Amino acid sequence: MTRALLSVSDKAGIVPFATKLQTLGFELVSTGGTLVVLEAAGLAVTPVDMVTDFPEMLDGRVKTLHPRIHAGLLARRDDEAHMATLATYGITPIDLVVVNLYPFKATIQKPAVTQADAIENIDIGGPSMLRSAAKNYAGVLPVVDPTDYQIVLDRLQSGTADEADFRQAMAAKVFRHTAAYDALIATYLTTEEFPTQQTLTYDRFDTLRYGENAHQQAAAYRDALGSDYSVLSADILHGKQLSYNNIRDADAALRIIAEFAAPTVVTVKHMNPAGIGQGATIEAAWDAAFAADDISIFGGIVALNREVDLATAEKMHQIFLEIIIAPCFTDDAYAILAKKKNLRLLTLPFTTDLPQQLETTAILGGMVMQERDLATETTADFTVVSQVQPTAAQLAAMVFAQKAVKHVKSNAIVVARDGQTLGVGAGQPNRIDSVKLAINKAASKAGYDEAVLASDAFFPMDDSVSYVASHGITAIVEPGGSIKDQASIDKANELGIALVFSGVRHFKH
Ligand code: 93A
Repeated sequence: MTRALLSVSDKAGIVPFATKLQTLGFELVSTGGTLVVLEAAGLAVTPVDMVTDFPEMLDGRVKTLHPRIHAGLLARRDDEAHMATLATYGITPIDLVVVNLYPFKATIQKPAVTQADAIENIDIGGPSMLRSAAKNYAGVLPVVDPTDYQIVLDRLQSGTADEADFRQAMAAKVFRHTAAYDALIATYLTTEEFPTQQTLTYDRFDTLRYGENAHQQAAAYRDALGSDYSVLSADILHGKQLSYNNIRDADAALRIIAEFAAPTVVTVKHMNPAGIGQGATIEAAWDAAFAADDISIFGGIVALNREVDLATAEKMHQIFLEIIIAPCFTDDAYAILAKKKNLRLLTLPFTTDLPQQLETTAILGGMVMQERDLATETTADFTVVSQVQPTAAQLAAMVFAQKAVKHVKSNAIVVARDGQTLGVGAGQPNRIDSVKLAINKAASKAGYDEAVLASDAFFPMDDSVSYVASHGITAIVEPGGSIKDQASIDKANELGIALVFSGVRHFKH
């Protein structure tokens, strides 16, 4: 007779599974709650305390933590001495272990969870059984995932449950599962920001067709504790699977749009904003974002922070776009946009409230972690360092441009008026080249005469100020902090332009 031990928190599917196991000749052994469910279904079950000859005790904290269980799981089946020891102590080997754990994650995600409740939901006996069975997978089959019940039955019926590859895969799944389970507990209890070990857990969201390029394999993983405001939480209403680059670009778009409470449209290419536009309506915001850069938007990602209406949809429909992400679409807007087979339409509730959270970047042989750049400057943070004072309109444009420049790859320069970027200079290894790119883009646009220029980091010399002034821009905002600040201030005074220090650097590498 083969013995199966069943001890599950999630009772879904356990009755039909156990019924089949019994039909296949397994003796069923169970812990209290599981036993009640199985007996209610008319199955014959041996209570675990009859196996251990010990009562379940300490409010169930000790149920299966017993040599009669763990020796039955850990004895090497092909080791005569091990099997003789089991016989000496009258211990029956356990061949199949079906365990899923106390719902720790669901418990800590409850809004009003207490620490005591969380701790009571740390499963000790379940992971112990799973790990014993998984260590001894040559002789014991561990089953941790209810979606595997059918596969296990199929294999038992067809006589393929003993195949080494299958058993190893089931064991590996157990160790991943218990490692992830413990990682969540560690994260929950850890109070340091940068502890000696990072126990991050991610669940596979999707395998992707390829990575950044066609020759790179790739997958997307979602934080085990999730986040509501994430491209991985968006509803995909229409279109094919997101690609690796789509996911990253959409992520960039979501970060940028979260800066702006007024009706705003952001277009993104290669993780930089191509254009950001605002208006009284979302249609006006689209017009402003489109006019900000009507070339780069081709094949771009668009994020909007209001419902997409028909008028806006009709305009977007004219252009080749990869993704549109918005809180919602009106039915007629959706109908127009869904005509394009490959255009992805995503919905995600809008927020301006990004939580502070650590972000990781891979390096060779490791990673670096840092907090999100959630700093947002207002005019109260600004110091006017030039003789010329900025106008109210220029100050408003500076606040807007600061929010934009923060999301541009360094060296980052943004030329903007209040509510519209006019030129973005991204990713140049020297600042003056980014200045030239941004001004070159902006120079021919309506509103250029009111534009300001924002820089993500200080000007190392006065050449940028000269260049900016000679191209008709009369106000600059930059963090300040260079040993050559005075040269830039003198140049601004000489050329009669307003220079404002924001005090905050926004590098983005
Ligand atoms: O409290 S425990 O850490 N101590 C144990 O000895 C033990 N044995 C099984 N948790 C234990 N379990 C867990 O009980 C299993 O992992 C499963 O989640 C749950 C099933 O209990 P019941 O059958 O009483 O509903």
